[in-house]
Parts: sequence; C-alpha cells; structure tokens
Amino acid sequence: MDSLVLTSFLKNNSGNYDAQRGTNDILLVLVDAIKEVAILMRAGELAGILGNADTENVQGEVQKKLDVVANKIFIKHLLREKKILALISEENEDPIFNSKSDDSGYVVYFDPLDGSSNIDVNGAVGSIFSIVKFSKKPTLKELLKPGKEQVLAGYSVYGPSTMLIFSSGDGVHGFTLDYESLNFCLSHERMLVPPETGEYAINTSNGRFWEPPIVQYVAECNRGVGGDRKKNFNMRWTGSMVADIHRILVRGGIFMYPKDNKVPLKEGRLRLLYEANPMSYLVEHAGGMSSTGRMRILDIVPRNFHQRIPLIIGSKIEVERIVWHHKNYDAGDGLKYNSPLFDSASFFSED
Ligand code: P6P
Repeated sequence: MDSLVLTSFLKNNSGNYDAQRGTNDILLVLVDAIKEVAILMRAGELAGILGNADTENVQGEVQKKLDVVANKIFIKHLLREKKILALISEENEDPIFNSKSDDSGYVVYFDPLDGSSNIDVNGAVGSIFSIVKFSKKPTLKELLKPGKEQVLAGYSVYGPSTMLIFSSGDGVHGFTLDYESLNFCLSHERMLVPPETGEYAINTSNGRFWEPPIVQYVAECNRGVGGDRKKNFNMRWTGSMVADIHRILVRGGIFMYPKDNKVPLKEGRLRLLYEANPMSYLVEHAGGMSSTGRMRILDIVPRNFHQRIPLIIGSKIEVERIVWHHKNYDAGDGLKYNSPLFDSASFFSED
C-alpha cells in the first residue's frame, strides 16, 4: 500500500514549512527515539527489558526497566537537537537543560513510557510528548506554561501496530510504522472524536473515593436505556492512558481519572505537563473536550513540574455533562448529589 511517509507529509502539510521547520525537526528527532523504543520493545523478554528496575521515579513509584531505558533513549536523541533548550521528563525530578542549545527554541515535556505496568503482561503502552516555543532560554518558573501555549503535541502507541499521532494545530493525524522501511506512513488523516459516545473509561475500583458528580455520572451511565441517559453504555479500562485516549480518538468515548479521596491531598493521578496537556491539545484539535470537571485543562497554569490533575477527556457531549454535574454539585443543587454512595443513585444499584 503506497502511503505518504511522515517527512513528505510534513513538507506538503506544514503550511509555511519554514515557519514550522523548528517543530518539524523536533518531531523527527522524537520519531528517532520512538523507533528505537519500538524496536527494543518488540523483543520483549528476549532483550531482557521486562520486569522492575531497582530504582524509583520522582513520584516514588517503582520503575520498570523499560521506563529507565526509554527515558535514556529519548534524552539521548533530544539533546542532539540544538533547537531544544530543555527537557522535562516524568522520570527526572528536575528539568534537563541542553548545554549545546541555541539561545531560543523549544522545550519538550514528555513521558517516555506511559502505562508501563502493562509491559510485563504484553499490553499496549505509549510515549507522550508536548512542545512549547521560547524566544529565550527559560527560567525554571517560565517553564511552567499552560497547555494552551503548546505548538505541537502527540504520542506513540506501541500496540499490535506502532502508531504516531500528533497535531501542530492543523488537525490530528495518525501514522503507522512500516517495520520494513522503518517509515511512519500516513494512515489516519484528520482524526475526529465523535461528540457522542456509548463508552466510558474509569477505574471503578476507586468508586467509593469519587466525588458525588462522578458517582452520579457513572450511575446514570450504568442505569442504561431505562435511566436518564436512555441508552446503554459499555466500559473499557486498559490501565494505559495512551491506549484509552487512542481508542477515543478512533471511535469516541470518555476517559476519567478524577480526583478521588483515596489520598485526599493528591489532586489526581495523571500529570499535567506531560500527560494531561498533550492529550488535551490533541483531543481539542480533534473536536473533543478536556476538563478537570471544573476547569479547561489547557488553561491551567502549572504550579510545579510534576503536578497531578483530575482528567475528564473525550467526546464533547459527555465531558459537558460531567462539567454540568460538577456545576450543579458545587452550586449546592440537588439532593441527588448528597445521597449516600449506596442508595438508588448509586452505580451499584440494579434499577
Ligand atoms: P490505575 C499509567 O501508570 C497511568 O498513569 C495511566 O496511563 C493509566 O490510565 C493510569 O495510570 C492507570 O491507573 O490506578 O488504574 O492503575
């Protein structure tokens, strides 16, 4: 099948190619890293890359061997590019400044391997990246830009096929890796998130810790055709946000990792800078919506590099409904939000 390879697509579709040259060059460096990770990952245990490393990341989580290896691969490739001023990685506590960089350029925020708990069970995982432009070398505080200032965002998903999905503001486009030529070939042009869906993704084992608006939303989905929504819903949860968001970009859906009271001081599970922001940029450019339930993700000014945030993202009509539930709840409206978890409004009910 003759497909447009990524480099030709960038030349044909960058509008003013020279203006986009900066981000295109960085995207191509990211692609080098993604290809190296993909080839290594395909070998699985034969390459001795499964299992835990004997280290923890900045979040105090035990790292998988491939977390560490993927991070090193991304840093190696990215620091080669003089347009890159600094890197912020999920796996590094502090920013990595590029000693060889120009005076102006870009910062890359990335999660080298998201969903790595799936690695040992051969599940889909991914790498996530976000690029912001700077007219001069940024201070630490200047690195904390809101997601609406991104100029390019994307991810790779290592599944039955290896795909690259990205947007630089003119549509969201998907490429599939041809392992013979090692070219990413255009396979999903101008991806759009259907505004409606019958599929939600949330880790329901946390249900007893959710805020009432989430309890209410999931309960009405589970009441199906006989309830307020007058339709049945399906549920998916892969344990890998990249795989869940990719499904949503392909066929619609809503992904929720809300704040829960399991750890009251923890604002959410997903990190703002290198997970929620890039995915929100993509989903908005594909016609979807992304919110904390109370605020647009891309408007949030980060407080720190590894800030966690509640994330409700996907089909617009569903995200709007959850925002509506939060508004009602915060307005003190509706006894329905104050009912105990296990009453008729509960998502455990049979009705
Ligand atoms: P849980 C992976 O670690 C991740 O950050 C996301 O990719 C994924 O959606 C989530 O955590 C899974 O969390 O609590 O279901 O294990």
